[in-house]
Formats: sequence, C-alpha cells, structure tokens
Amino acid sequence: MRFSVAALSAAAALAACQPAPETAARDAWLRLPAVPGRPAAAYFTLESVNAKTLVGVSTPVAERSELHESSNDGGMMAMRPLASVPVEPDMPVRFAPGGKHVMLFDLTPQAMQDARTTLTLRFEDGSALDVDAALVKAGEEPPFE
Ligand SMILES: [Cu+2]
Repeated sequence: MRFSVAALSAAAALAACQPAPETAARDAWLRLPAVPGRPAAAYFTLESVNAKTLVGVSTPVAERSELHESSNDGGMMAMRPLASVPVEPDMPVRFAPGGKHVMLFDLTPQAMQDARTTLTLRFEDGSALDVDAALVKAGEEPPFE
C-alpha cells in the first residue's frame, strides 16, 4: 500500500513538471463587422519565454490579414501597418481594441456562421502557433477584457 501511494505521487510530480509551452497566446477573439464586406479585427495576448518576433496571423475565415496598430493622432483615430511585432521574454504583448490588432480582410461566409475559428500566428524563426478564437458579432460583448 505504501509503495503504491509513493508511485502515485511520483506520477503526479512528473505531470506537474511538464514544461509550459515556450510561446502561448490566450484570450483570442475576432470582432466581426456590422456590414458585410468590411474587415474584421483579431485580438489576443501573446507571451513567450524566449524572444520571438510575430510576422503574421492568418485564419481560415479571412483571405488576407495585416498587423496594425491604432493610435490617437490629436483626437483622430488612425491606424498604421506593422511589419512585425517583437515579443520580449515574459513581457506579454496585448492585441486589444484601440491598440495593436490583426486586420482581417475578405471574410469567408463561414466567419458569420461559426462561433469559433483558429488563428495561426507565424514567427520570424519559422515557427507557428495555432490559437482557438471566439467569433464575436458586431454588438456582442467581447468574451475578454
Ligand atoms: Cu486595422
């Protein structure tokens, strides 16, 4: 009996020691447009144990995407394209309304029908990360802050 308890706790300790993924994205969601033909925007929080550079994000529900950053230029909201977004170790980078976002152009009909989709984040080092994302219709509350 004593032996099996020891074996069980060893197994539990092993499970707890599984390394966390080096790079992770969480709280991913897409804001769908109110008017068909307009772009959507994708948001998430990205963090990495090692320095990474995000160079692109794609999803099966959009034909084309760009990394953007919104800014307030003397009271005028403007956005500019970003060629890439650096992620420093253990410094989460937030993509959120009013700031960094992924602009998604030429949405497929699936975008309006499904509740969830996948975002594929691509990095300069050739690696990629798939993230599950909620599809949020215009007027619906975002699932994350
Ligand atoms: Cu934009």
